[in-house]
Amino acid sequence: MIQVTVNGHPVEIESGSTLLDAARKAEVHIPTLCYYPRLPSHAVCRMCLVKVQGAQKPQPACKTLAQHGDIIETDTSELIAFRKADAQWLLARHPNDCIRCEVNGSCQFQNLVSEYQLEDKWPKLPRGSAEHPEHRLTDHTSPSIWRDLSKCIECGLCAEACGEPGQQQNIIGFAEHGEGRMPVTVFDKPLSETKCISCGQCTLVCPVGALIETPHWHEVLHTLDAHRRISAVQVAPATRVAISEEFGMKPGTVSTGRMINALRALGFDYVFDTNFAADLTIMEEGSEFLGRLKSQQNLPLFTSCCPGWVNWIELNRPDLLPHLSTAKSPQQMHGALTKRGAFAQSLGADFANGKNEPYVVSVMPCTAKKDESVRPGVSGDVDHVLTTRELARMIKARGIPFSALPEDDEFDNPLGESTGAAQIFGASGGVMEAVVRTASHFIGREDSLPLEWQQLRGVRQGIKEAQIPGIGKVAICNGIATLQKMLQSEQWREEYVAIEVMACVGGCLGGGGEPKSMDPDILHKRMQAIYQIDSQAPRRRSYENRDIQKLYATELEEPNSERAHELLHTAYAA
Ligand code: HC0
Ligand code: SF4
Repeated sequence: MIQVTVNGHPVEIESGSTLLDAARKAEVHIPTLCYYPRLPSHAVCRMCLVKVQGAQKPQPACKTLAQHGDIIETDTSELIAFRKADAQWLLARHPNDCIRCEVNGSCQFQNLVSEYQLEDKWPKLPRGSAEHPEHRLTDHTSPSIWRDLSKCIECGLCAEACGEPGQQQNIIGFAEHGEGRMPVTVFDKPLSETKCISCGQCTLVCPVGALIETPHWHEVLHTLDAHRRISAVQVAPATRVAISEEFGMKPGTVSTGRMINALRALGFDYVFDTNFAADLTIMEEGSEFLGRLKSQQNLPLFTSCCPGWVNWIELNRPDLLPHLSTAKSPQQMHGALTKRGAFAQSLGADFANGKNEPYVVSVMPCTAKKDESVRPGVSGDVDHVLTTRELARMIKARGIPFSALPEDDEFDNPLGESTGAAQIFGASGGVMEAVVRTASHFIGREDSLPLEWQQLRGVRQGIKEAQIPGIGKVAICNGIATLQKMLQSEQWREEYVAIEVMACVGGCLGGGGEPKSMDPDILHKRMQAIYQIDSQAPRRRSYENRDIQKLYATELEEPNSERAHELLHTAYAA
């Protein structure tokens, strides 16, 4: 440990930490625009300059390593003048439409303008057209991601999140250097014509509103207010462990009940749990897997619930599609059951004439789930998809006091019961652990095999693997970059019987629709919350879900039956 003094306050920090880490430890706010904890710091925005005693010039706190005994100041009049001048220049290049902007209230640049009381006094320097008429400024072609480069402040984070060292997709990058550089696609194509996988990591790191999730929340509020249809909402496992952050609560706070309460206050008639369908996925995908093991066909099996990964394989390696499970994701399974299963019948839905079909919304930590909901073959199961961030915006817009809501509400049934196995879907490694829990029952090894597979857990990037007696060796690709690395050799074909792939590091809890966070440990905190819910669940294996058992007894007969295939499986586009 080393000691640093920040604005007169001594703090202890680990050696190897930056001056920004020291300031955060001292709870001293330093503005940043181009800093994101899991990406390298380039100090291009210059907002975090600090005065280090003995140094000739101000130093960027985000990339200057702290030395034992450093004495720093963060708010001298000289530093404030630097920040104001740089921010003033950015303001001259930024549109004035904050009131209508989707990130109004959570924009780091807006915060800075407010903090330093900047006036919009310089002549406006419009982006794009005058300087680079060839650049496309707005792009609403993707079902998941909207771009508005007139708001870009050139921090560079999106290009790093999308390329090196992030997702390794390189869909957006910088075309020019110096003034006027903008994150554009190759040949300036609209996103829908690129190999963008819709993971949304670029939206997570964007400090302004230049990259956002395609917004659905306005239409959802409008539909709820009109109240012409019975409405049902389903909530993904990773949302309940992250939404609390949007309301200033401690990271890792579980808000399942508060979320249910808030969704009822927004006007949803039924609040269901995506976890119900995650248990169902295990029954379908688990049976499919055991069938493939028996026939030795199309092994290893790839999990199919992450739509960013499904996009990737379709766009880049269609030759591998036979390995993908045909099971729809829990989001789509849940939507299909809500719209066309016994629940819809109980509402009087007239399937032949398309009448009285419930309006179905999902709340997901993922931007690619929007894209998934309009995929050929599954579109129509879910009407609108909200990210965790969008739900928070809706709750704020309607003045619902989220933190004060009681944490005791429960999901509606019959599409609301779930087990701990379903909850861990939200963490990298969780789908595989859930498969193993139920598969070990099907192969008669439930008593001899452990319930928890620690080797498959954790947020560390790379491949996690475990040898499962009676089944074989399974692998987890934590992030799409890890998958790409794995495919560089052919070893995976012989080595594994099943591979879970999640496009975002950490799994859904690190999804592109989750709250933006500057906490370097955020993935770990959300993950701990997920495993805490699992460890406290009365049932922890998917086959133990009583409503799933009833569903097979009354409607689906057995896993992989004809009716199950009609509602719960899909095909992929080569
Ligand atoms: Fe996930 Fe899911 S676990 S993909 O990460 O399988 O988005 O949270 O909802 O569908 O259940 C995301 C999260 C889900 C689905 C589930 C799966
Ligand atoms: Fe890149 Fe993902 Fe953003 Fe697409 S959504 S541009 S793949 S980071």
